[in-house]
Amino acid sequence: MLEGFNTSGSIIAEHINEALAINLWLSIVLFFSVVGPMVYLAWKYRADKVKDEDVENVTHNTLLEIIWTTVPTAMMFLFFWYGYTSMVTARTMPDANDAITIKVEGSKWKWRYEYPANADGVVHKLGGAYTKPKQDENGKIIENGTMGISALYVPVDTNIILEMTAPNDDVIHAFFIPALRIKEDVVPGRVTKQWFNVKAVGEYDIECAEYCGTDHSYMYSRLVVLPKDEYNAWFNGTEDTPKGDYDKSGAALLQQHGCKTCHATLTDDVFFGPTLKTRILTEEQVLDVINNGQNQLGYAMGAMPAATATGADAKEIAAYVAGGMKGDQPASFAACSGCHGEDGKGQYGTAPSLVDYDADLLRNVLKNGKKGDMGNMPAFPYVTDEDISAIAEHLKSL
Ligand code: HEC
Ligand code: HEC
Ligand SMILES: [Cu+2]
Repeated sequence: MLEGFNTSGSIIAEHINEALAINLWLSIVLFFSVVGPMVYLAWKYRADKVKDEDVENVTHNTLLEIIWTTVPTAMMFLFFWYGYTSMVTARTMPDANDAITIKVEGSKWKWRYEYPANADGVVHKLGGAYTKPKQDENGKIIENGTMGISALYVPVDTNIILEMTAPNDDVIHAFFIPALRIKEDVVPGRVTKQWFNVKAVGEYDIECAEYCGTDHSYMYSRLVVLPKDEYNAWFNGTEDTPKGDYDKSGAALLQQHGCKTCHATLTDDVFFGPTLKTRILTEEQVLDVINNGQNQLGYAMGAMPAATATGADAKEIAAYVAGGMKGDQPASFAACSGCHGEDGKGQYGTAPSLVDYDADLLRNVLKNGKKGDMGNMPAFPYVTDEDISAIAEHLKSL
């Protein structure tokens, strides 16, 4: 998994995504404008439809020739323009006074980072090798690999310049952060540079993108983007790594998996999906489920039958549930409490909670996806139970 690949949290990433989209669509247009007429004309003038004496010798057609020269040329210049401007953004280092310069060393098979000295003269040096996953004799993974607490820690919304090199007796590596769309060779005896500026707190994978020997595929590291005050507190201190277990932070996981592109987490806004700040089922959602039933989340209880309540009862219940189940409970809610519980919390995970995002609901929604009145949420089958618990914990704290 390229963690956080879809979050595209940096300025350069936006440029690269745009250049890629332009290239893709123009290539499709160019492809069909050549291959389409070619196939059509080959079919139209196939051998058994044309007699030799009908064949005319056309010497030229000025208008047509001008069009098929200028239009593709203009399109090619668009390729060039988007490629060029993206390259200029990626290759123009920001002013060093307005940036943090971090030294990066890539060697077989680890990344190391060295920060500038802080006010007390302390130089933070971090990084190191990725601990490979443990396998049993059948090759089944029994313990996941990990970077531990080691990472490249940077503040959010800040220009970061990487000055990269490799030891003289080493080989060429490439420092690649897929989510930020930046990649640059790391060459023995030479210093290469790249820069980035991430707009969102979170964690992103770092990989080596130049085949460099046996453990090339395990030459991982992590980028951890911190709020500025947390970064400064660490940078000005003497601790090796910032405090906090960023590896498991629910906020970072939401960022990493791209949940925030569809869900608000700090406000009650409804984007593509409902807010994750508080659980708000709308009246329409509840009515939709009451009327049609639901069978997609994989709860032990199985399907919820359709029409457990009807008419005015259904409306009354929907308003009550959508209001967060506050105030007097309508008698009609008895139709629901048998499975969802008096308090709507779902009876030990046998039916979904209607009032909060507990770990059971999260797990079932992430494993199975969810199609409902509001839209379609894709499944995230690779999110581990540990991560789901961390997300649930985080949502509870909001
Ligand atoms: C027979 C048990 C049962 C009864 C009775 C029942 N439900 Fe459910 N309900 C379930 C189950 C099980 C699910 C999860 C279905 C799935 O896997 O998609 C569910 C899902 C839901 C959901 C969707 C939750 C979500 O986040 O996807 C809502 C809303 C809901 N029920 C509301 C109600 C209301 C309101 C009533 C009373 C009118 C009611 N239910 C009666 C068992 C029940
Ligand atoms: C492509 C957009 C999209 C992404 C990405 C996405 N969701 Fe959703 N999510 C939705 C939509 C739309 C719904 C509402 C489905 C419905 O109509 O009930 C939803 C529903 C949910 C629900 C259930 C809400 C309820 O009341 O039943 C949870 C929990 C949830 N999402 C969590 C997450 C988490 C955690 C992530 C990241 C791992 C995530 N979502 C990523 C679109 C998305
Ligand atoms: Cu390498």
